[in-house]
Amino acid sequence: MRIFLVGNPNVGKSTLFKELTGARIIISNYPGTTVDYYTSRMNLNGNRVEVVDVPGIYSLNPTSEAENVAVRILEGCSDKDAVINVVDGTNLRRNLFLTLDLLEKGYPVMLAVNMIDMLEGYGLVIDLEGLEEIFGVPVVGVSARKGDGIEELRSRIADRRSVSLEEVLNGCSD
Ligand SMILES: Nc1nc2c(ncn2[C@@H]2O[C@H](COP(=O)(O)OP(=O)(O)OP(=O)(O)O)[C@@H](O)[C@H]2O)c(=O)[nH]1
Ligand SMILES: [Mg+2]
Repeated sequence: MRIFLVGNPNVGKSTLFKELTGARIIISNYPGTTVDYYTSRMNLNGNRVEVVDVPGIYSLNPTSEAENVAVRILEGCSDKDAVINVVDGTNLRRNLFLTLDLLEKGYPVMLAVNMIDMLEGYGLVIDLEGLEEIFGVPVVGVSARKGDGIEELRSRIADRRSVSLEEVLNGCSD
């Protein structure tokens, strides 16, 4: 299993990446390009899983080299992986264009609604359960900067792992 952090530019992907993975970050150059991206590992229920900080994108129709790399990285993802779509909770409407794109392509998406601390500062609350119902995927509110919601995010990632294992087993018995 690998975990891909995907989202618009400047939504807090790298901050969340550091929260999830800690220290040992590897910077890789995507072959044939000038684009660098980060990978590291996190501990999920005793298993070391790879986490990829994917370059920021607005849609799956790339308009720059970095976006092109992001799309190519995602193309390597399978059902066993988790695509954590990091969205800026203070800019939800704009961010959800990419979410729809990812869902339409059938990626194993989870939503991490970031910047919850800023929303709290504005006295705003996002209906996370409502979003779960609309999109049919797990939705977790986080503040990557403050470290809030990270444990819940980890456990939801671990849950979706067991769900997909179950799916595999069900598939075998058919
Ligand atoms: N208030 C607040 N600021 C945050 C939070 N997460 C990230 N930031 C800030 O948002 C800015 C962008 O964060 P990054 O982690 O660099 O965002 P990114 O998505 O990796 O950006 P790109 O790599 O450029 O696409 C930084 O100034 C962060 O400190 C959060 O939960 N709350
Ligand atoms: Mg970044």
